[in-house]
Amino acid sequence: MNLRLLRTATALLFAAGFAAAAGAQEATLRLVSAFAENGIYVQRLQPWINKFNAEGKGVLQINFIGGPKAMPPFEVGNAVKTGVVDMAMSTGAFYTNVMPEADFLKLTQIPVADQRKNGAFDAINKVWNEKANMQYLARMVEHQPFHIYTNKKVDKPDLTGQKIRITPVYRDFFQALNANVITTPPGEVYTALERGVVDGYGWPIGGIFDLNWHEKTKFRIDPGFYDAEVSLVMNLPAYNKLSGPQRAYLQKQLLALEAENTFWTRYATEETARQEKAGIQTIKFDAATSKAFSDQAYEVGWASAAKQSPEIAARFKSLFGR
Ligand code: 173
Ligand code: 173
Repeated sequence: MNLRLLRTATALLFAAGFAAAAGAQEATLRLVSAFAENGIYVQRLQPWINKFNAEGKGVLQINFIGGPKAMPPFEVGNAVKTGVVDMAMSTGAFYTNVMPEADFLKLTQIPVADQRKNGAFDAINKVWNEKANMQYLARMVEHQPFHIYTNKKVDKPDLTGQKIRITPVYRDFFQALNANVITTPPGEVYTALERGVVDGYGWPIGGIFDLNWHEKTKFRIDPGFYDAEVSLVMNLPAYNKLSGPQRAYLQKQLLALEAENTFWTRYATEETARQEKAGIQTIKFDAATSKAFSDQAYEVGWASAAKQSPEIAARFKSLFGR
């Protein structure tokens, strides 16, 4: 072995190690997920993180800490706000305890690519920066309407006498449909169904098989409403601390992630078929009733937003629509 070569290699190794240790070049961001590790959202996130780390050596790395076993879903928002973690994959409904506006993102009716073009994305970030100490990085789930899943058949959009599991996403709409509502994180839905604590639940079109809810689900009500939002958010001071190259690298990977969102349209179709195969029956209304149902969802959603935060609701409404 050539001694000079060996010395050079050792020196290079040391230099790389030193830079990383001193944080001069490479930084590592700690990321938690508010959604289960075996669910579709983490399944989509994990390969992105792997690619991020493979291509980001010496610049930026992500350390995936885990899902709800590592941190309760409804605490994730505050953990990002306070810098306990640097980054999270979550949904606004899970951090209304940070700010009520978080849940408004379910009301977007244009793709995130268009939100970046029409100013919606910047308007969101202004609010996220000021009110939540967060940078809104990327929306990684869209084209996923929410549905009512229930074990009690209905022939009209009326949930009278039904106990339905919710998050803030569904509260006002389901109450307008006369449901009794119970808030739980996703991890408690299966047991709640099994014990008859609830008759049904709200959830997007995709993902009910991930936690075996199909075993306890008889009906899905159509049409869906709103658009499920799952996004990456980051502690604002941690974001501001990134160097120019680190921020550029992060941005490149975030846009690559969003470019994969066409997946969700396909997934919605597949999951609809899979539900039918699993014996879940679809409850459909006539065209006029369906339209009234959809309209009511948005009317109730925006009315609730306006009540909680009138100026921001008005600003978002002008940017979120088709
Ligand atoms: O027009 C659409 O159906 C569409 O592209 C879309 C995208 C995101 C959310 C809702 C609808
Ligand atoms: O838990 C939920 O039903 C919920 O609010 C949600 C939000 C986005 C994606 C999936 C579920």
